Amino acid sequence: MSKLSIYFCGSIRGGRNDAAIYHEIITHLKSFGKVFTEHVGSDKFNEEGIQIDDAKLTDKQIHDRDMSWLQSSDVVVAEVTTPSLGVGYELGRAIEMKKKVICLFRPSSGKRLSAMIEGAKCENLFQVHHYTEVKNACQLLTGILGNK
Ligand code: 6IA
Repeated sequence: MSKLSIYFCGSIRGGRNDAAIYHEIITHLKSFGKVFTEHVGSDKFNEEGIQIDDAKLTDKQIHDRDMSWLQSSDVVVAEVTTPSLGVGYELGRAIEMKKKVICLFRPSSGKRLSAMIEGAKCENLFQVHHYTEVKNACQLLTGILGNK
């Protein structure tokens, strides 16, 4: 199995309620290769998406660095339960770049996933999976990424 470059998307300024879930998914993804956006699961962001102790970057620097990571990634994994403008933007750009995208959504949150994400499903290249327990989401990722 070759080592993958993985870009993980999860809400920051959209709300940090699911940060612990992002952390669990990212920890699992690290067994398949390098995760560029490990900070998304970090507890170093406060509710407003302000980095607490890392070097401060301007929004332009964050955007440009993230886009170059996205460009160099083999696969994009997004936890899309907490709606986030940034994640929606990253997914649109990933589609444009013809990246393989795996979206994970928890219906038990009581939310309804945007039709622009659910409706973007396209066989292998843009997948949307509903899950209940994080361990099931991780098993699903193993099934998809384990033999890439
Ligand atoms: O709109 P959101 O903030 O919820 O967008 C979240 C998505 O955009 C994540 O998937 C990240 O990849 C990306 N993103 C948004 N903000 C940042 C960030 N710093 N650092 C890295 N990636 C980001 C924000 C903190 C800043 C105030 C210093």
